[in-house]
Amino acid sequence: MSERVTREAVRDLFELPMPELLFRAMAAHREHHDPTQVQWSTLLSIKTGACPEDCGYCSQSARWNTGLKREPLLDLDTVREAAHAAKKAGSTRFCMGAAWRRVSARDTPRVAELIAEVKALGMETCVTLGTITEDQAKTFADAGLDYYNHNLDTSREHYAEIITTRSYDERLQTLRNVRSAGVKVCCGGIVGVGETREDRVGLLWELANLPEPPDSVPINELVPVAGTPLADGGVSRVDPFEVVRTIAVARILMPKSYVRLSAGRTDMDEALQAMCLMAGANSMFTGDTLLTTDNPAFEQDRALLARLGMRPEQAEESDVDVTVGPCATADRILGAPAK
Ligand code: SAM
Ligand code: DTB
Ligand code: SF4
Repeated sequence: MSERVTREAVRDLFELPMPELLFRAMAAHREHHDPTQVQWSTLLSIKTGACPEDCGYCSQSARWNTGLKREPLLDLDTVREAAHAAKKAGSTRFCMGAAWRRVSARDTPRVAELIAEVKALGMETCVTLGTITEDQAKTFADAGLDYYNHNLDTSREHYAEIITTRSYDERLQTLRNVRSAGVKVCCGGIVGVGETREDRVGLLWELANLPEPPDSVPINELVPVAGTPLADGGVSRVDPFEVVRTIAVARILMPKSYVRLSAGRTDMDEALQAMCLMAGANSMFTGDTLLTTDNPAFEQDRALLARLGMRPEQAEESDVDVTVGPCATADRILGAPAK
């Protein structure tokens, strides 16, 4: 792999004193984004449960007894209604997830139809469906797909501790297939899965050295789901400041990308979420459910951003008013934030 950044350099960033790390992350953030805006993405599980994979954190694996109700692929009307509601609440991106190993030939055109329907509402589209071929990625691109989410999840070394049925290299191949089809890549990971600091270093090092950095980098904190090996295996919660550090280092290494404060927010207080946003997260999942687990309600997030003088990023053409007045004094002293 020809490296854009060495593993040692990533380790050094993680080891910086927090004020130094945050200062650098904020500078990188400002250079490429308006630091007062947060992109809102809403998730919908379009096919739930009975997944043949063995991801140790996941409520949807058929191997774990999590009591989750299985649902076949949702129909067009249900998906359109959910996407429309998300748009009205201020979300600009709609992400549909399916608990599949790979997408069957029968389901490929059905998913393409769902993508086209969401795109027609004027939202950005994202899907996460497991392993896909370049041809399938092209079919989805033609239907209007903007992003494909497929995470590396953790370092190559720790990976086999949490997933054995899909290899790291298979994931990298799916990411190449997505890129070749001209679809943007959403790829990140999960913390709190029994990994060490060095595994978090390894994850971000892999992400930053992909042939092109991912356009979108979700950082999830484990949502412990009873019945899964990771929730039942006594893995202790990761130090919350490690989540902040992971976000800050991701922001510095991938300054142009969206860095998403993803799963795990219901267990974070607002001060910690605010710290993640200050550390460079500029996207979050909104709506009271992620795929199968809880997430703060839209109103809670709207109130949180307002208290911070921040606001959801608006689509180019939007009928949703989320404006919070600009701060002329801050602009006079600091200069207007980068556009
Ligand atoms: N089945 C698809 C796949 O694995 O590519 C897509 C959905 S999967 C739910 C997407 C990501 O969500 C996982 O890679 C993991 O990082 C995250 N995730 C899943 N369950 C989680 C949990 N209980 N807590 C935190 N993150 C989770
Ligand atoms: C990602 O990295 N996080 C999202 C999205 N990609 C698909 C999923 C989080 C799932 C959290 C557990 C659940 O709700 O089932
Ligand atoms: Fe299946 Fe995705 Fe859950 Fe893994 S994370 S068990 S692939 S739904």
